[in-house]
Amino acid sequence: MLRLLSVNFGGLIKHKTLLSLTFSTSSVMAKSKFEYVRNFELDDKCLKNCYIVVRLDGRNFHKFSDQHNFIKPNDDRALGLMSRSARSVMEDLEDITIAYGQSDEFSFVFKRSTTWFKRRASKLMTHVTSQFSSSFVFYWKEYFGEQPLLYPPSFDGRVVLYPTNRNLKDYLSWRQADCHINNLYNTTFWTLVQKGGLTTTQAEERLNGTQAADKNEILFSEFSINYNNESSFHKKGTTLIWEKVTETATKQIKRPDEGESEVTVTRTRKKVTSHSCDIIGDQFWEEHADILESDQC
Ligand code: DGT
Ligand code: MG
Ligand code: MG
Repeated sequence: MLRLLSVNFGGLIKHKTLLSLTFSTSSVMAKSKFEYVRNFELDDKCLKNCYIVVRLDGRNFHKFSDQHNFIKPNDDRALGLMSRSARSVMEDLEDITIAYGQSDEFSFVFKRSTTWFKRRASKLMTHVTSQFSSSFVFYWKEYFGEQPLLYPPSFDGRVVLYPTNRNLKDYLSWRQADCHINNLYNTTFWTLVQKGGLTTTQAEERLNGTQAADKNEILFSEFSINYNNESSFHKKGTTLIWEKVTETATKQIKRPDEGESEVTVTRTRKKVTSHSCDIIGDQFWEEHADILESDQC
């Protein structure tokens, strides 16, 4: 089929002749006898109005952390690399409004109204997990310097839907409570080993059946460590959100008669910011009211 296309460029008429074929490759495919195999694909669209949470977790990081000599119980290089990789995911997929991470896991929350990838669970999950994994490798050197990455790490992913704001807040509270429980245990365990001279088996026996108050007491009375004063990065994990930030920069500009002069430029832009704060109580949600959407949608 011949088609004539006229384009007017400021009075200049140019004629372009386009030869377009009456069939395309896809229409051939559509008519092929093989087309029926598409029906085997599952419809995995996430239910409307629900928050979509993708949680990823490092595969066999017990071994990975040992082989890469992670500092016990918390390695700030590893935790920093996890957060850097999560920021890369958020910058790539802007419909993620909040992400929360601790240890070798990160949870990403998509807007409940998101239409990204037609809300297909497998697309969302694989994009998040692969962007995270490649970033983890890409930024490795920034955090570990000359220490080599010995083998390619991998992360599993899952999708969970939460229909109400309460459910979503409880989900994030659950992950942060998990961070607290594990960090208190690991801090006490490794203090008993590193400062108390216990073997790992002895430390395990010592902590068997203890409550949070007992661990706080061991740290305080035997090692003069007040758990409350430990780093909030380790106690609370990392929360990433989008925030408007105002940035100021100085620029050199050339003026025809005055020569070079310096001007200050201020601009506001949305940026992923990192917080190690409590997300279980109401204060965080009141201060960042734009993260949650109305339950009446
Ligand atoms: P999985 O998830 O079933 O494939 O198995 P793992 O081994 O990844 O187990 P998981 O995810 O329950 O536990 C995370 C492991 O990662 C745990 O053994 C401690 C280790 N890990 C995470 N962050 C750090 C860190 O900052 N320092 C050290 N020393 N270890 C860490
Ligand atoms: Mg893991
Ligand atoms: Mg884990």
